[in-house]
Amino acid sequence: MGVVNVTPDSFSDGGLFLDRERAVRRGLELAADGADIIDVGGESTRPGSLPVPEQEELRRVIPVIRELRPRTGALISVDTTKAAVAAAAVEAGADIINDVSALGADPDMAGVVAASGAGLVIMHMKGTPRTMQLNPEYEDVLAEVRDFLEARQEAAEAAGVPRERVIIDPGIGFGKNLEHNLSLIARQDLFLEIGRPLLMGISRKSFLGRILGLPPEERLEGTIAVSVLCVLKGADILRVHDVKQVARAVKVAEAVLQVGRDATPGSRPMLAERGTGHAG
Ligand code: PMM
Repeated sequence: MGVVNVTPDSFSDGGLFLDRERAVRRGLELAADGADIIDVGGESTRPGSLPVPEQEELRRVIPVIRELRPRTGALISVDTTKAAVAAAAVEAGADIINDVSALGADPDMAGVVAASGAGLVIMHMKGTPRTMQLNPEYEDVLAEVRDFLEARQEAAEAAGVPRERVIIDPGIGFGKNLEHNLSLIARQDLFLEIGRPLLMGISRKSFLGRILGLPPEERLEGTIAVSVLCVLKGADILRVHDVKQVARAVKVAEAVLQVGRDATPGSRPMLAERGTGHAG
């Protein structure tokens, strides 16, 4: 999953148009680099960030999705917590709703996803983007995140979203300190037991900055290292900015793992063989 952030610096129409053009070009580039999913987002969820008004978010993401749709065979996901944005995105051609609030932010979201037939990413977050990194505390981070994902997937099912359409995500960096993030990455196997495809969003995140002492633009090697570890541990989808580099690393890792699997009857099948329904 390649990341396309449509968060314009300029709010003038000219600036917005340029940002749109750039976002579409970036999406197509990510698909050419090997992304199976293009994740389009118009609201930053970085620690400390504030919500974006609905009209503004619609203005940012919908034209980009509409323009990308006929130009790529990749799945398109929309990174939003708002039901109205999700509905408009599906109408414009999106296949997956990536809701970092796991249906918790907007009471209409579950109904929109259920009616749309789209896939749904359910992510764990403690608090809100504005407050989540202040001092996250858990008694048992692994159990808490796992129980949350299981409960939200059941809630989605009760609201009419079949489990075959759900993807789960422990939400690296969303209300977690360094130790929490590393535990979640190290024990991804616990989330696989839920029986749904596992998405990991590790790209350029601050836990890498904490380990390496480097800014986001210097975190590619760290992102690749963790991406390969995620694949080794069974993750199905990696949400990354640097698709070309990560896809190459993952291809090599997969080749080695495939040989291991061939020699181990009964080992875990690949995503394509398990079938993820609409969500791909
Ligand atoms: N991370 C960000 C935004 N959206 N969605 C999912 N499902 N998982 C994530 O880990 C995730 C996300 C923040 O990253 P960015 O600001 O670098 O895009």
